[in-house]
Formats: sequence, structure tokens, C-alpha cells
Amino acid sequence: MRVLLVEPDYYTRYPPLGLLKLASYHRAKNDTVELIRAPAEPTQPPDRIYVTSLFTYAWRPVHEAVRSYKDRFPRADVRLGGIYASLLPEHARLSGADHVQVGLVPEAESHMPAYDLVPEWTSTILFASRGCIRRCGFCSVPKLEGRPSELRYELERFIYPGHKKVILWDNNILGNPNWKPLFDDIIRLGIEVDFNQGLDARLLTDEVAERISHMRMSSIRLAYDYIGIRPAVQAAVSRLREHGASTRKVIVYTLFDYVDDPENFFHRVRDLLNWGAVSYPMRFEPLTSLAKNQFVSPHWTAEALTRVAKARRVLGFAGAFPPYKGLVEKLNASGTFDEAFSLRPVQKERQGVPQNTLSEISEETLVPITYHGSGRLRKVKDWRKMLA
Ligand code: B12
Ligand code: SF4
Repeated sequence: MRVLLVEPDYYTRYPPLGLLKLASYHRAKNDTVELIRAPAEPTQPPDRIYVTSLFTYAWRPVHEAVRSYKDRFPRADVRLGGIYASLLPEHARLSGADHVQVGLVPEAESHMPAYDLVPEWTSTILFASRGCIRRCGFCSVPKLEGRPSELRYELERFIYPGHKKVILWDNNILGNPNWKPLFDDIIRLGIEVDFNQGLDARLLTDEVAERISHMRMSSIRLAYDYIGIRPAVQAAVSRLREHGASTRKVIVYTLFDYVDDPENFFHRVRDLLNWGAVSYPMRFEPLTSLAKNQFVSPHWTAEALTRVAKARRVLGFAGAFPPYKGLVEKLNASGTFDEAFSLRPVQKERQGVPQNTLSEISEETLVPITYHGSGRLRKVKDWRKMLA
């Protein structure tokens, strides 16, 4: 069988991992595979076409790809899968695909992705486990992947020859009871690692921090999604510091426009900067959103959201708020969200940040992730009391 793998024409900086696994799965059955990015023309007419998908709001290029390859190869069996197809299967069927796959393809999961199809890519991406122990309302992982699966911790077998870095896309790796052997393996191999989807602050014990101190990581990602996990986030940042990490490497995703309000968001950002960490604001995106950045939660206004967006550009760096001295002072002197995020630029030369500190924070380390690690939102009646 001739299999054509199609990545639609949407923005992404990563290779289409699902398609690369499907490629290996088909090769193991002696099928031929070809990977293209729409609207490219394949070299041979295919028998089966797999179109993948990513964010729900990037659905248009997916429909265009399905239609266009279906028109070009009317006899081929056109299948659509991936994140959007799994979260919005009814909508995905409107594309005209012959089959819409919801969730994972278990037979493909055990295959090493066919990295030879993306030779420019030099890092191994891996889900060492699937699923998550928690069920946060704003996250679709439980729906996409279900209960946590076992952890593959013989890391060496999954690292593609020649790759120098491993990017783990596990949703909540510390929630897996077998995290230790995996961490020990990473240390033993000395390979650079990125826990790309963040570490759950509540599970970041001394044992974890100690192991992290032996790892090659350019950033350590956490999340401060709601005020209820304040003590856990503060403890995690201190632990990392005590074990020798520079807190400027600690990038904390700060969910907003969800069940919070502007004042609450301001306090979380201020907390993080006072603890020496970097706050990366993460605007809530509904799980079924068909257009990005359109949702305004009942506690927010479009104006306040615009204020955050502008402040990120003017006061921050690469969309984040690093603990610049000037910025910390500005936030500490502010009593309200409006004051804190007013656009009186913080003079860079007055921030007193040594050059090498700034260079630690690159675009690369600040790529937005999902907002992991908050678990079920506990009701916090009076969050201001928590700040006392
Ligand atoms: C890695 C990741 C990212 C990366 C980018 C990923 C990329 N490829 O470019 C980064 C870190 C940049 C990121 C950012 C964001 N992310 Co994100 N991210 C993920 C994550 C962990 C994996 C996504 C991925 O690429 N998977 C690769 C998939 C497709 O491969 P696979 O699963 O191995 O494939 C299997 C199946 O899907 C299937 N399959 C796949 N394709 C096909 C095709 C066919 C035909 C068939 C049959 C089967 C099939 O078979 C494969 C084998 O089993 C998911 C969570 C998760 N665990 O899925 C969230 C997720 C996709 N992200 C999410 C969100 C919200 C975001 C942000 C919007 C957060 C924010 N507010 O800023 C940002 C957006 C950034 C932007 N550019 O606009 C949401 C999406 C919700 C939605 N409405 O779409 C998710 C689902 C997480 C969540 N919290 O709910 N993200
Ligand atoms: S946000 Fe993180 S901790 Fe919460 S359900 Fe999603 S993956 Fe799990």
C-alpha cells in the first residue's frame, strides 16, 4: 500500500509527531510512505491518505487539505486524526474525510517516530507516558489520552541515533509513579532535556529538585494556574533554588482569563517575580475554540486582556515578565491590576539586570506551553487571605 502523510498548512515549530509514528507503523508492514506539507504534490498517487490536525482553532487548513487531496485522489481512503479531530469529531467530519480518528492509534504508539522523514530535526520528541492523574477543567488531556499509561523509562531505546536533546511532551510526568528511573536515566545519559509541558509544582519534592540539579536543562517550567496552589509554587521555586538552580531559569505559566480575575492575575505575577522566577502569562483557550483569543471570561474584559497583551510587549521580554528589578519595584508599588499593567515602560538600563541573565531567557525557552499542574480547581473563597 502507498501511504501519504499530510501535514496541513498551519503554523507549528515541531514536526508532526503522530504522522511520524504512523509512518514507522506502516513501514513495519512493508507499505511505502511519503510525508508532505500541504499543498505539496506527492510523487506517487496514494492508496491511503492520513491528514493530521493540531489546535482546534487551526481547523481551516485541515479542511482545505482534506478537500484538496480528496479532489486530487478520489480513489484514496482519506483519514483525518490528531488533536482537532479528537476534540471536535463532528466538526471534523464536515471536512469530507472518509474516516475521523478520535484519540490515539494504539498500534502506532510503540513505534519510534520516522525522524529520517524530517532530517532537519535534531531532537527526539517523546511521550514517555500518556494521560494524567488530574482532571483540570481547562485541559483536554484526560479526554485525548485517558488515564495515565505506564512509563517507558528505558530512554536510550527511544532516542533517535544522533539526537542530542530529548523533548518530553508528557502531560504530567511527576504524576507517574515511575518518574524516578526515567529521571535517573536522563542523568546517566547526560542528554539535554526539556520537560516541555511543565512540572507539577505540588509534586516537586526535594528528591525531584535534587535530580533536576544534575540535568542539562535550559529552562525549568512550572505553572501557577490559580491562587490555590500558591504555597506549592512558592515551595517548588525555593526548592529548586536550594538545589542550585537559577530561579531565572524557572518559567512559570500563569493562566489567566479563566476562573481568575485581573486582580488575582496581578497578584500571581507579582508573587512569581518576587520569588525571582519568570512569569509567562498563558491566556485560556477553550477546548473547542474555533478562533484563537476570542474568549473573554466573565471576570475579565476585552480591555483588560488587551492591557496584558500590551504590557507583555512593552514591560516584558519575549511575552514573559522576567524578575527585572524595575518591574518588581513597579509591581510592588502598585495596588491594583490597572496600576501594575499601566504602560509606563520600565527603563531597561534602570533594571540592573546583568547581561548574562537576560541572555538566559531566549525565545526558545519561552515557547508557550499548555498550563499544566493545577489539578482540580479548589474553591478559594477569599484568595486575598492566602496572600497575607
Ligand atoms: C506539544 C504541545 C504544544 C506545543 C506545540 C505543538 C506542535 N505540534 O506544534 C506548544 C508547546 C508550542 C503548545 C502551545 C500551545 N498549546 Co499545546 N499541546 C501540546 C501537546 C502536549 C501535544 C500536541 C501535539 O503536537 N501532539 C502530536 C500529536 C498529534 O501526535 P500524537 O498524539 O502522538 O498522535 C497520535 C494521535 O493523535 C493519532 N493521530 C495523529 N494524527 C493522525 C492522523 C490520522 C489520519 C490518524 C488516523 C491518527 C492520527 O495517532 C498518533 C499515534 O497515536 C497537547 C496535549 C496532548 N497531550 O496532546 C497540547 C494541546 C494541543 N495544546 C493546547 C493549547 C491550548 C495550547 C496553547 C493555545 C496554550 C496557550 N494558551 O497559549 C498554545 C498555542 C501555541 C500556538 N502556537 O498558538 C491544547 C489544545 C486545545 C485546543 N483547543 O486545540 C492541548 C490539547 C492541551 C490542553 N491543555 O488541552 N502546545
Ligand atoms: S493541566 Fe496538566 S495536570 Fe491538569 S489535567 Fe491537564 S495535563 Fe493534567
